[in-house]
Amino acid sequence: MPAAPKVFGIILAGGEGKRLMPLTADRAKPAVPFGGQYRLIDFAISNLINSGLRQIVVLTQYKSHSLDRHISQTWRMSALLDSYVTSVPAQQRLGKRWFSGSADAILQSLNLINDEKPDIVVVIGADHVYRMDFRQMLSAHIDSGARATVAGIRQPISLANQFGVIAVDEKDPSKIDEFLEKPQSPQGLADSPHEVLASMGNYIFGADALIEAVENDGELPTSNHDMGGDIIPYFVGRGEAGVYDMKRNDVPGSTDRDRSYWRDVGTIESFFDAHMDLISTLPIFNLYNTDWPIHSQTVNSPPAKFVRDGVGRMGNAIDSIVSLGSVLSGTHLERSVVGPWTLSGGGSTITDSVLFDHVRLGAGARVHRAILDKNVVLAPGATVGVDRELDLARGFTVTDTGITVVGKGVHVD
Ligand code: ADQ
Repeated sequence: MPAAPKVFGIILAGGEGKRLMPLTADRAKPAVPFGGQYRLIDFAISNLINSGLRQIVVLTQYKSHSLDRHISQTWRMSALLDSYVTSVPAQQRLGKRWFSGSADAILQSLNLINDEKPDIVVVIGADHVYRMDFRQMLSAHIDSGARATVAGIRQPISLANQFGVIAVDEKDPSKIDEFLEKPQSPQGLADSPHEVLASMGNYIFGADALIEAVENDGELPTSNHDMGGDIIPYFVGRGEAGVYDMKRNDVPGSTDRDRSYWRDVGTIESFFDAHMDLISTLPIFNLYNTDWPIHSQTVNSPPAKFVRDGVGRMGNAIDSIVSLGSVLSGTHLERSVVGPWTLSGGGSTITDSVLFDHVRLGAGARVHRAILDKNVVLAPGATVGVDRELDLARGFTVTDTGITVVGKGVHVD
């Protein structure tokens, strides 16, 4: 390995995100808005950029238009410095077919690696909220001599069936002894039986090792062509897989509260909870860490504004985030995240909710424990999240825990 290895980044962004419906009805999961002004993919890209990577491709497939637009508008880099973040749609280089899995996405995109000739490839998912310094994982990967390294983080054993579960080698804790993709009844950790070491879906490979593995996988008729289900077990089976424990990752500027914060926002509940993690006085996930900024599109809009309504009623806002361009008039806002260009009329109430951009609330409207997608309009006096039966009757998604989701552009009377 050269003293300063060349590192190439691949972000897997082709997943459908079915469990986030209706928020993914019209956009890829990595393009789902988050935290007012971000898109989910901004966390993955910011982590790689802050870690010094300068050549990053985003492999897209499903409903990728808004994702492509966001990446091209937000993540313009310098051609002069040969730096880029670029989205690459499925190109059908190996026949007329879409990606059949995340490993196939890489197999079909090997031309990108062959063009750059990196020493190391970092492959990560696109839909988690977290901070991670990949420089530290890179050092661990190089020091261990592993051909593939998987990032692991402790998670409750009840969630193990959503993750790859890592068993660390007892003799050499830098190695993976066993890797089970989404097991139904895994063993807990020896020192913490209610937890497992979950794969974060973030991997580092020697470039040759990755090429060899995906090419080999492409020949296997029974493979699902999945990074977690097929490629990582390939390296584990050969005794070539290392593990990097996220608890060693010390991101500059992290607080004790948000060090090792990592949320898979794959469901409406986890998406909602991750928003609630942002808004308290001492946030569980701190967006205001200037040592490790989460970058996003700069919204060209006026500041947020809070005014009395036409008859002089005052509003208030507490434990909330309000994005640029929004005007809240005589509105009570509490424990909520409001996206750009949202308008609310006098006497309206927004509590425990997440509003995307360009939402309009008529006077006296009420929103509680709800997620309103872009361009949702509430007529004066309309409610969402107040009457579960009414919400269901109107065709809205209501989760078991009572979060109502209203899809893009819906008018609520
Ligand atoms: P999942 O998230 O269930 O588990 P997957 O659906 O393959 O795995 O998604 C991983 C990433 O790949 C996502 O960012 C997704 O957008 C992307 N992706 C999926 N299919 C793709 C395709 N055809 N083309 C391009 N990109 C695609 C994975 C691992 C687990 C790990 C969890 C952590 O398999 O081992 O524990 O991530 O959340």
